Amino acid sequence: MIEISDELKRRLKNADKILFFTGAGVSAESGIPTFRGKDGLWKKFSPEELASYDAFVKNPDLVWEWYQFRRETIRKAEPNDAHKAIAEFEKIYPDVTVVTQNIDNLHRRAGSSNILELHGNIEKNYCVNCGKRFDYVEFENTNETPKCDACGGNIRPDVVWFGEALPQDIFKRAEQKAMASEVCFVVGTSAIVYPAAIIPYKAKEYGAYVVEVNIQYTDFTPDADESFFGKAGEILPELLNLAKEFHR
Ligand code: BV8
Ligand code: ZN
Repeated sequence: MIEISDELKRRLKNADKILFFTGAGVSAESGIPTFRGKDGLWKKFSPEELASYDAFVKNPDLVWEWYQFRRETIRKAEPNDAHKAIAEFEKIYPDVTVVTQNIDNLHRRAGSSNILELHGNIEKNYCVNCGKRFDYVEFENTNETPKCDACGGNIRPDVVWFGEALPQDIFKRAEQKAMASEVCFVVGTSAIVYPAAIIPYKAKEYGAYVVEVNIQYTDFTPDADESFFGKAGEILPELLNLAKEFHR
């Protein structure tokens, strides 16, 4: 059973606007490997090497195969108790936003409705040549980069690679939601990837009470108002129960 401070009780009681900023750690208990954890990601490559446009240009089939591998892992995965608790917050607070760095669709599958995907979504794709979209398309051949049926160009996942700009409209909305938030939960992120990582700092700068949930210290921990060290799948349901108790 977690203990929360009187300040967090007060904030949960009076708040209307809640923001969740999530990273790969919120999906860890669904069996999705994190980026920088010991299980790391795929084979001997680092995400920075594979999640980049240069890698795709140099070896599209290798990058495509990596995303197919992750898509299959993600499709077999289920949202875990952290995703479900986050979705439940929408039933007790009028304004809940999930700003996620994850591309795994699990917040949506858990029932969250206000989701801002800063780094895109692995189920969405587009042709690098003509921009034609191929969202939620099942590609049969998993290890070769599929070709666009309109122009023959390479199809790529609609995710933000290293060195690429984030979708500006989504990022702007995430910043606005962060500035307006009264409680900001920072869940399962190492908070080292920018500009996404500025979101919790923005929330704090504009007066939100910032609560970190992680299994270990992170770059953000010194700036958190309160930290809960443990698994998101165990701590979020407890925070939800406390919120239900205090938010009348
Ligand atoms: C940009 C989508 C400029 C793809 C991702 C040097 C060279 C080149 C670039 C840079 C550089 N230095 C800095 C940069 C900028 C770079 C950056 O920040 N790099 C970092 C690594 C230093 N950023 C960019 O390149 C961004 N673009 O800057 O463009 C620009 C501007 C204008 C115009 C043109 C260009 C783009 C960054 C986006 C990259 N795409 N993902 C894909 O997924 O394949 S980033 C990737 O990292 C994922 O999105 C992931 O979510 C994200 C952050 O990682 P985390 O989510 O935090 O995951 P991580 O494994 O790190 O941590 C997991 C945490 O969970 C840990 O803390 C762990 O303790 C915790 N945990 C584990 N289990 C649990 C748990 N917590 C709770 N419960 C558990 N059970
Ligand atoms: Zn095309």
